[in-house]
Amino acid sequence: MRHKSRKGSAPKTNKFGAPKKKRGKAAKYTPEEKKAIAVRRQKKDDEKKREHVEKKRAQEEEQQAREATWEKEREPIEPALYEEGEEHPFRCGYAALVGRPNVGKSTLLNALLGQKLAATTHKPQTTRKNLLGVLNPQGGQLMFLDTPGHHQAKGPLNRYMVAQAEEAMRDADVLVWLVEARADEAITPGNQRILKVVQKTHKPVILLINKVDSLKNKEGMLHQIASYQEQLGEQLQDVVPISARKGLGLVAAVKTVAKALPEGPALFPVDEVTDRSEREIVAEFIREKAMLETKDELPYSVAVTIDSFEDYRPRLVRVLATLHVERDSQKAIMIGKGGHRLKSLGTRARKDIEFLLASKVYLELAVRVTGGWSSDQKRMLDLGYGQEQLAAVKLSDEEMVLDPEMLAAAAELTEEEMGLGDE
Ligand SMILES: Nc1nc2c(ncn2[C@@H]2O[C@H](COP(=O)(O)OP(=O)(O)OP(=O)(O)O)[C@@H](O)[C@H]2O)c(=O)[nH]1
Ligand SMILES: [Mg+2]
Repeated sequence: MRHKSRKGSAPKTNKFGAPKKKRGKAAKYTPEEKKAIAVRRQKKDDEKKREHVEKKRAQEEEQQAREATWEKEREPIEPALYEEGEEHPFRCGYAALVGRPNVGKSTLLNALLGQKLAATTHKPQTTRKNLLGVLNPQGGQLMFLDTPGHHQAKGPLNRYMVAQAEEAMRDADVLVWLVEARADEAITPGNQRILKVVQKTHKPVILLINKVDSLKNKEGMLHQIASYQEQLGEQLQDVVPISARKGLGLVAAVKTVAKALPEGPALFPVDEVTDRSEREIVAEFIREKAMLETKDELPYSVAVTIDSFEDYRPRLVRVLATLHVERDSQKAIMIGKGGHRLKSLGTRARKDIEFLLASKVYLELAVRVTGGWSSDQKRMLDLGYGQEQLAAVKLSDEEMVLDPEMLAAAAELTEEEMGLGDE
């Protein structure tokens, strides 16, 4: 039944049959309406929460699956570079693994080495410093440099990361450019920026099209390849489709990169897999787990220092490390309710470290607020991000491929940090 208005026409009712009220400032919902709105809101919230939990579980499962695969011995990808009887000059040189963040550079380095050295996560900007990994196939030595993803850098830490990548490009003999497999001809804006830097180096380029396992239309990839061929011309030596995660195409990739390297004797002893210390790798493993256990801005606000490393191998290695965050609120999140998060990331990191060091490991973690470290060059230096930048500015301008903004940032740092000021 409808109410009759004074004018005789029936007033409009809402869907619950109650007369509609004017929604002025003082407008009120009827109890039924309020209840319905609350129910709808609750449903939406529940759905969002469910989606978030499912996404997190899927990411964690992915990560755990990857971790599990590193908990067993693997062989490095070291195919003989020459057929029997073939002329075989020994080849040796640096190959910089470059590309956008999250394209799979560190996953590839680990897969090539047959062991986990580099931190990898599903989050972009995981790698912050260049990391060397050495392969010794018969007939050559390949020195791969994993680099931070190339991006539009804003703060000092990001500028440092991009400077690292560009420095590796400048020093390398060959650029191994990773792009994600796509089924169209578009070179993304991020890759257009990389293209400019790559072209400036005039170095030979091997294009690795990664993640082919997740591309349905593999033929579409030919359009993508054609675009890079057109842009790079002679500079592009070869293209190899790969899946770093599944280990597809890696033998072909190693052989192709080796062919582009100069002739020369080995620079590293064959049993040296990297130039980084175990302490540094351990710190990276801890940072990786901290990134995986946290969200929003926190993954990017964490730095790790190793305070002590007592080596009683094979019985025990005792590691004390500090996780540096930028604010008090982040410290609380990092520790988690009742220390739950810190404990969980510690357990996950310890497993990787035990496998790396082939020893039982006692790992003790502390969390400290090192206020605003990622935008303070002095603090960045203390936390291990800066040495290379200091070295870089000793080079002449002509030797630099860095853009002027980066040069300015690096120059600023030397003046302050090296005590070359007025006094
Ligand atoms: N499907 C698929 N995923 C991959 C492949 N290679 C890497 N990934 C995933 O891509 C994500 C990023 O991998 P990373 O190796 O950390 O990428 P990155 O290029 O080093 O990233 P930054 O260090 O941030 O520059 C991870 O979730 C990897 O598991 C691949 O061949 N196929
Ligand atoms: Mg990386």
